[in-house]
Amino acid sequence: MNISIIGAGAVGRLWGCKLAAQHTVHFWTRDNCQQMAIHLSGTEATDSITQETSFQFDANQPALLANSELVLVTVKAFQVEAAILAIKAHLNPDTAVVIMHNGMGSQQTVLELLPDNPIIYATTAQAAFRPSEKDVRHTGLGPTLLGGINPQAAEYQALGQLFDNALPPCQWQDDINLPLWRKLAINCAINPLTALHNCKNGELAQSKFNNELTGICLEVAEVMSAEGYLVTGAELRQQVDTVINATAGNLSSMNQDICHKRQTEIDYISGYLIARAATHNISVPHNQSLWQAIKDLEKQYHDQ
Ligand code: KPL
Repeated sequence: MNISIIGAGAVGRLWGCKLAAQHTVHFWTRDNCQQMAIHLSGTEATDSITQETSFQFDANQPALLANSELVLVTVKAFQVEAAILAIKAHLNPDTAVVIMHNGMGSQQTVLELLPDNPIIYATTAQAAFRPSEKDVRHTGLGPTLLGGINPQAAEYQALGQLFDNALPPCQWQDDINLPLWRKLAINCAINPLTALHNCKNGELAQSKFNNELTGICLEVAEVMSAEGYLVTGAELRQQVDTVINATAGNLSSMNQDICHKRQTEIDYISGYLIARAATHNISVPHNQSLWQAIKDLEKQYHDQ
């Protein structure tokens, strides 16, 4: 298959290298480079298809984008609209578009911008980071789930296998919103707290964070249940604890964004939860104050 990856962050680069074992991969990035070199390292256990660690990709070629059967958008949630606007003119209306980002809240915009294309959302627990310009390190293994959000995507279940072949485990979901909500709960709990306390994920296992984590999970469970996804706070708390332990040595993406004075995904994580809570008249004070604290931090460095 001809695949274009939109966005050359750590996750886009990781998937690009993995998909390249069986497909032709082209990157679309914000700079105008025509070629992109990537060196992949880490979690070698998954390199069963190819032992290759150095990759060379074509980049930013409108003809290759137009010829793509699959487009994987890996930019941050707040960059999705601009990314789609940038590629829309070159995109074939039959091309399947997979959107993979932390948080929720971009779906309506994507459906409006691309009314004809099959639209699929994905959530991944695979972790990667970029120690330098050309390097990407695969730092954590975990499942990837994907599923369609419009009728045109109904026939695309085979993408589950395509992604599984590249970087397992991966599964197609009939209702992708349930895994997206579950991942949102994890991000509502881990991301703002690790950013505010400037700590690794594992440090949230200390007892001083216990009440706060429980409070966040109870609020997310109430909103999820109101949205039709019945779940208890205890269930979400258990899931959050599992991720805290499994990623104990990692710095969350929001921690890194704050450290590098970059815009965070808070509006699509706690902000999305708060917006959905408001439509159900549910009060979410824990999530509200975390959202405010991160907004205050972002404002400080924007004012500098
Ligand atoms: O998704 C993550 C992130 O950092 O954004 C978690 C699951 C918290 C792992 O670090």
